[in-house]
Amino acid sequence: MTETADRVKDALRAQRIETPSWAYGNSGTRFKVFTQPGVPRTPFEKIDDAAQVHAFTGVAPTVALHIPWDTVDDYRALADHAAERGVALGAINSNVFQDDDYKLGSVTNPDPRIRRKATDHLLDCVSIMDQTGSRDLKLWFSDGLNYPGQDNLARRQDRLAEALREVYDRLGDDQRMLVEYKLFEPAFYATDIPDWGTAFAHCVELGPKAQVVIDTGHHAPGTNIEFIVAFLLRQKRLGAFDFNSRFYADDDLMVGAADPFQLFRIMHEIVRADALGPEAGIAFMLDQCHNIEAKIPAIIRSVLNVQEATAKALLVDADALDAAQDSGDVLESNDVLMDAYNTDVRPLLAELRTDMGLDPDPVRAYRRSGYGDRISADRVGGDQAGWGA
Ligand code: RM4
Ligand code: MN
Repeated sequence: MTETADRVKDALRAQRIETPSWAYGNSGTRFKVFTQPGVPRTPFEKIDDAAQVHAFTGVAPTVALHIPWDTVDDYRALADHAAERGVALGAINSNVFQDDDYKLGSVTNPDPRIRRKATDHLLDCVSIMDQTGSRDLKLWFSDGLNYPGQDNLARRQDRLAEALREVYDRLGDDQRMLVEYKLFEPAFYATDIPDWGTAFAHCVELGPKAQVVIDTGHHAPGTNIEFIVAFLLRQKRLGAFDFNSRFYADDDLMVGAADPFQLFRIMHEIVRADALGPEAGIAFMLDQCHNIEAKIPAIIRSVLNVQEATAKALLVDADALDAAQDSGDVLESNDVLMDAYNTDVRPLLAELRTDMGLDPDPVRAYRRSGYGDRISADRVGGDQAGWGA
């Protein structure tokens, strides 16, 4: 048992989870954005909050930026600020979904002027990556159609491919493009990248620096996401996760809140493929919004939920599972998996945190730290960050 515990702890110590800058800002639904006291006014303050998450968890050392929400004059100054706080800048997320010009699409728009504008934004994001030292450009397109006949489905794929090619060719040797898909929303009839197959096909066409990102909230109910994970891993095309959880649509709730078993099954495929460590090149990111709950502790909780699912996945007895599967023993195979899932890993995680010089209960430790009260008192005036929908 001690040997297993040591192996699990070593893997967990090396795990990296990236938090999203936008999760620290105000967010809401299309009905209402509720503001909260202490919310960051600038990307610098978002970094300060992200640094708290890392300080209390020890496994969240990078923060993803979203452009233009996180536009600053000097990206190197932002990177320096992050370094001073003990974190670094992570993926750059593009935004071609909040400009009036994009009403009928961005890179798939029938108007070549608008396509040019959208592609130029993506190229600008690569220039920002050059300054921040970011490896990943994450692309999500809201492009799609609300009505049959509204535009030519096939031609939109051509336009998409053309824009992706231009951006791909601009990437540096160590930079990657992460292509995200989403079943629906904001378009309801057809989405230009609706599923992993479409994202995968575009990535294959582009080359090895193009990888698929799985946002766990972007599937139909009941979709077997771990199958997609296994398939893309086998094809060497899984670049990243956007973790969050959903009950109905793209709910963006805390990962592991709605379906911790699904999260475990996903992490099981990752562990099985030996793809947990940074050398495997999979970015484990959160993509969440905290509309009604306090943001920093919610993000800490989310990081812990990923860690907990990972710990359970690491506890699966691989030899026993192989033996049971190879002999066609259905019940025993399922039993081996469930045995790991049903293990209470909280004592092991508490021990790990103590070993790492952290408080064993990061959410409560954060609450006790008084940081939340301090930012509420200090961050008065100015415009709170938010996604401005
Ligand atoms: C999208 C998608 C993207 C994220 C935006 C805010 O639904 O998940 O990853 O950047 O939301
Ligand atoms: Mn996402």
